[in-house]
Amino acid sequence: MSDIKVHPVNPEFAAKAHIDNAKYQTMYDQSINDPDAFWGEHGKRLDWFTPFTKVKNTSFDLHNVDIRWFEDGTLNASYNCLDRHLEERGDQTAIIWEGDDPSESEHISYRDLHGRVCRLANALRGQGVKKGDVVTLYMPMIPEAAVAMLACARIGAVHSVVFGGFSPEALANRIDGAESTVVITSDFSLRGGKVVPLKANVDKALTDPAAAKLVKTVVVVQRTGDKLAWDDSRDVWYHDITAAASAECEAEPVLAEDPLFILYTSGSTGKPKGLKHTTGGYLVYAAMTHEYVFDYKPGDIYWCTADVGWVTGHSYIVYGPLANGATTLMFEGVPNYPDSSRFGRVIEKHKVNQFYTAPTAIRALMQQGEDVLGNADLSSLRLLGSVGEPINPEAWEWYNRVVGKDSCPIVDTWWQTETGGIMITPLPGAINTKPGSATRPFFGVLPALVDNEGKELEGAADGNLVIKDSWPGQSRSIWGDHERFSQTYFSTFKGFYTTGDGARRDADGYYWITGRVDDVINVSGHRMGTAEVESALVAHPAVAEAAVVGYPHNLKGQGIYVYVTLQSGFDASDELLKELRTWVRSEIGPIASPDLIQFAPGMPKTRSGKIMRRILRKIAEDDYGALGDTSTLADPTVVDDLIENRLNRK
Ligand code: 6R9
Repeated sequence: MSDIKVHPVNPEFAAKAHIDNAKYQTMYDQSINDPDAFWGEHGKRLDWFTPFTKVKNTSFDLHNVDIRWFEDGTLNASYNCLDRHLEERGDQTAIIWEGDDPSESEHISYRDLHGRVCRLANALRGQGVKKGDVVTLYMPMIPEAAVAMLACARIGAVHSVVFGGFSPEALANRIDGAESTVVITSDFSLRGGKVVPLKANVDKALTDPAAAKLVKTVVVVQRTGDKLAWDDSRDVWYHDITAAASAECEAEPVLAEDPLFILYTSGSTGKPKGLKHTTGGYLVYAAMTHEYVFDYKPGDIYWCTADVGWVTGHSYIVYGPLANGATTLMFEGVPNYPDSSRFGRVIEKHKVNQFYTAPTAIRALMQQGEDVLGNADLSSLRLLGSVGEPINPEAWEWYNRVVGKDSCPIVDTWWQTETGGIMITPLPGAINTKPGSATRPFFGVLPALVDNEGKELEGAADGNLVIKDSWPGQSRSIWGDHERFSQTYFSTFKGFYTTGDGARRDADGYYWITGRVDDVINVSGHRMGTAEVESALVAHPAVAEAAVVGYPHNLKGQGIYVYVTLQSGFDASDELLKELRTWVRSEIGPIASPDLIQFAPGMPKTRSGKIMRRILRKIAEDDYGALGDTSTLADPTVVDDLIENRLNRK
């Protein structure tokens, strides 16, 4: 590792940055030594209707996991993202929307956004939505997605955004899980020139009896205007209900610990978890990290390429930037449409200052060569960010050289749906970077490494990444299942929050995330439980047993490698392969589509019947020489067959 090149902080950047190295050290120490004083001060960055008098009240004790921040304060997230900016920057652009088609874009001012949010908030009330109700959003990347999130927040309703790439089945499960009575969607979505029938997917989801029983109203935004099926008893047009609604709507005060949103994410079991995020701590944390990590200054144009269906879209397209009165760019399309210079064209067109994307996108660009951005003028860029998966040093250096022209700091930001905001990251004016390392903790974050027995490791070490104490952005629970929350995150290593990631800490105290240590894989930055894909597969009549593992993939980071054992009476064929692939896509969504499917006459199992995934992983990695201890295998010949027919050969 000694050949890793250190990229020192640019002194000119540091001189103008919010946080330089000295400030980082002082603030970090204060945040750890006296969290009440630190967060008591920084909590004031929001406007509170009733100021909080209590700051931190948290317990990681397995039998009493209880996380509260600013608990006696009241506020409203939509008020903080809109109303409080009107006087000073009502006419400033809040959202720049760039359509899938490069000829379509729109600037929406804070005043305009406020009006749209108030109208929809009133319209939702008109549809019977009350404080505490859950509204499911299944939307493309259009301004109405942000409007809908803020409209829910405005009336104290809870939003649950489901990524528009999920299948009707996945959507139905999430509607059931959240007991949601209203769905907001659009007729179609447009991505890379392709039309996706979102409303028809909702219709399909509502053929699920449980979901059908719950949902009373489907609000439909008209995106393309193409023909679609309509149910008068349930469907309403967004433009009809908002046109009839008043543009004045008082923001409802909620307690800091009232829920702001639910967001489903994958874990190591088959059932996705609806993580609950609350209002006060989340918003303080999202806003503060957005300002300091991206060194956001008034007037900057900031672009995060994530989808609002993921946590990155929640915290760093909508809540963080808007709470800071920033201009946030929202992009409907994909990086390679109309061609692969699109990111460059958008940066040039809107003079983007901060650009935040995922390693998988960077690697896809990198593959096209140095002139991939079509000589677009990128001189507006001041900072680059990366999120979603480990970034390999080659991609980091390419990003730095080709996009950043060797003059933009890169922030490699490690965090999770559960953490609400960025946890480990360089602050661009403070921390020297090393390609591939997320470097140092943000304020208030106390990371540690433990061995498998839970013993804390000191100094340079390799282990399980845990967080030792609470921070304001942390998820408070799993919707409707607090016990599962406690068990998932607080039972493995007592007293600590378990991240599920492995990491290495070097002699400088820098963290290097090595990837998941549980049965979660990360495909193009999309997080997926292997158990989810397995349960989709075994639901197919031909499949007796399925095991899913990740394997290294040049573009996606990890690819999905599937082993299936067929029911007797079914034969392995190319047709069946195709059918299984289509099956998984329709059960979960295109992001879960298997890359490689190997028919396995049997699975390697222990004598007690447990599938030995370690072995399957090694074979998928084409590293079968290093299978390790196989003495517990019930039938060692199974492994020989798997190796002989392995699909990933280097
Ligand atoms: C924000 C987000 C979380 C998982 C996380 C880790 C991986 C995210 C990373 C990273 C290395 C980074 N991850 N950022 N790994 N370096 N900078 O992606 O949330 O979808 O919940 O995924 O993604 O494995 O545990 P989420």
